[in-house]
Amino acid sequence: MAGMYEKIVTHGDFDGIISAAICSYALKVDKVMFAGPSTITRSLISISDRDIVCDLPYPLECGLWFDHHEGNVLDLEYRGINSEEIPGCFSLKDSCARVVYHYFAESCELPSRFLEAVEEADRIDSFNYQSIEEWREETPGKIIDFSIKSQQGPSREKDKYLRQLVEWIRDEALTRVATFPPVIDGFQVYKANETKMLKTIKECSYFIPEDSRQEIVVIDLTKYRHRTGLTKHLAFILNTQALAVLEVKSMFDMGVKTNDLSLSMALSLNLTREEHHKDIGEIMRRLNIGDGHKGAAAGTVGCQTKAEMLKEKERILNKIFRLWAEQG
Ligand SMILES: [Mn+2]
Repeated sequence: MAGMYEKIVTHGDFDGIISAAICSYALKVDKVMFAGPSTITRSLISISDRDIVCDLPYPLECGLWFDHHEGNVLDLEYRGINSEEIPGCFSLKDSCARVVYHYFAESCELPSRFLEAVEEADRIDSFNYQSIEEWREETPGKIIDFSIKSQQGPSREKDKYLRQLVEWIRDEALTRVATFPPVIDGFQVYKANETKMLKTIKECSYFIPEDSRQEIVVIDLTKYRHRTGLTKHLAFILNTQALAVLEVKSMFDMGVKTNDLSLSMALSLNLTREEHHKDIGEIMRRLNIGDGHKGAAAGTVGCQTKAEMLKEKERILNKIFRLWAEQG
């Protein structure tokens, strides 16, 4: 098989890195490039039938395609392409790394360290944690994932780091890679950023007056004049009783703040093990502002003026709480 393929084009996240490491090992391909979904859909990089594409939409053509995103296979249907006829493998697994692992495990002997990496990719990529404690646990995969997230991207530096990670993970166990100085450095940058995020959440969160049991923590970022990136689940560390988090922020147009609102909501991981009737996607659909799953959903509300935005915000928050309470 050596020499058949030229390069691997993969998503620049943890799942994409693990996928590329396994492909690189199995196919002896060293050249790796990183891309986001839009890089592929807009055909911004040239991909030929000698390339392998992981964890990304299917390009115009490629040698092998591995993916697990339902939306990408639906797009193929619209294009009149049958995913089963494409060389490689598509499967609705928790991670693309899992898809890649199964594909190559059939034809070659893979070291057991890859299975450990795939298990971490499953949890990280599908946010499949049973509790807040499990989510917070600093496993080797999480340490590496944080080091990736600490990189401001896209940049040459970031690509260089990601390429290095693919090589390390191809050749060594995740537990070892997680101790390498550049990984630890990135992880520490991420942790410092997390401390800042916790401070922001503390300053901007509240409960609406009707929510006397403090079930939905609202993180209201509308006062900020600049975009603020947050991990909203951190709110559960400060509000352990809360069952859901609702982030409300202003939308930006070419870096300029608008009066439009963006809402995103998620259930607490502590609900994962309990039986409940909460469905956040249903709330967004009922309000006709967006869509999503039971556990996480998002929506947008357009407003003309600041006064209207403030009024709409209060109205929507109250409605969300009422629908939430009705779900029992
Ligand atoms: Mn993925």
